[in-house]
Amino acid sequence: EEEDDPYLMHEDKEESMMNKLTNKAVIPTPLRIGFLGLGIMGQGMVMNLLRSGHEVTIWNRTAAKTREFSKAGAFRGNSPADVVQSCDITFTCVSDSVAVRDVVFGNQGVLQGITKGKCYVEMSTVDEETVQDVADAVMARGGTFLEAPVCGSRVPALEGQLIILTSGDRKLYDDCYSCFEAMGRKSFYLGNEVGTATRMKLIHNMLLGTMMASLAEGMALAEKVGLDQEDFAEVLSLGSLSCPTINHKAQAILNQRHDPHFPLQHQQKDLRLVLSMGDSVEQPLFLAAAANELYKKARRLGYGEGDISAVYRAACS
Ligand code: NA7
Repeated sequence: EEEDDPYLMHEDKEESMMNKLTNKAVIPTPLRIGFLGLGIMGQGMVMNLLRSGHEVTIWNRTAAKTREFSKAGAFRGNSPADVVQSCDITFTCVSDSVAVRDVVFGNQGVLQGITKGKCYVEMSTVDEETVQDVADAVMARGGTFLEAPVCGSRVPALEGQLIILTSGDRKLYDDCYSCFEAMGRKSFYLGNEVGTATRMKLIHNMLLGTMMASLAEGMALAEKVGLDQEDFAEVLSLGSLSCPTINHKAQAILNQRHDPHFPLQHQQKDLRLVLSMGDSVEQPLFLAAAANELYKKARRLGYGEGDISAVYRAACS
């Protein structure tokens, strides 16, 4: 049973990681691809780029994580600047705006490698202001910019099933096409205005965060009023609320397995960012604001690096 459920996969099963990778027929671009950030998302994305025949040069702050990727055929860069210099298009997928600013504006950062014609694609989910600052800086040096945050967590990243939301330079989007085919189920070009893709991504994750919080409270309440949580999970899975998030996360709660597929601290970051976006247009977001408090509590309890499903621990504490 457990083996079949991708959301319950053990982190250390490297073979199962390889089994999840896509076998899609993609005609790879001959352009040289760089990738910065080998976190939960970056790992699957890079493996799928390599698998589909792209030439990929990687860098990660913690260098040890690059080892298995160089075994799989990736080249290694010494710094973000080094990767950008040796590649045509460089993608970044790191945790948050602090990480993005370090990678882009830091010593030996992306900017130091940007010259006329270099292309940079930001795939991290950060606030619009950071995306705009990065876009401005890249373009001021003659580079081209695309933002491309993704919907989906560890398993969709491994399976090449991400939903890729993009906005920025149209030609760069076209040049990235084979990469997006390798990494995603579908990519959207939402327009040339920087920030558009980020806005859609944040609203998507607002729904994810509130749904997950609601499931956590429901499971906690079920237990408190003497119901069998397993029965409740089955009822959910057979009705109209059945969806991968509800079904897999209910199982994670039942099995008390919170190894990270989507780290809880990133979900809380996204709620924080969407609340600020709502604020900027005077849109009330009652549910997101309440959910955010539950995630803050879960972080406080030490579950920040666990899966989003660990918000249950805050709901039942
Ligand atoms: P993870 O698994 O938490 O990985 C985070 C990555 O970001 C990882 O490669 C980190 O490097 C890197 N990171 C974090 N801080 C820094 C700084 N300051 N400088 C350079 N690199 C850094 O995140 P996910 O892969 O799940 O998510 C990535 C994004 O996609 C995020 O925006 C989500 O919301 C969506 P490390 O290995 O720790 O050295």
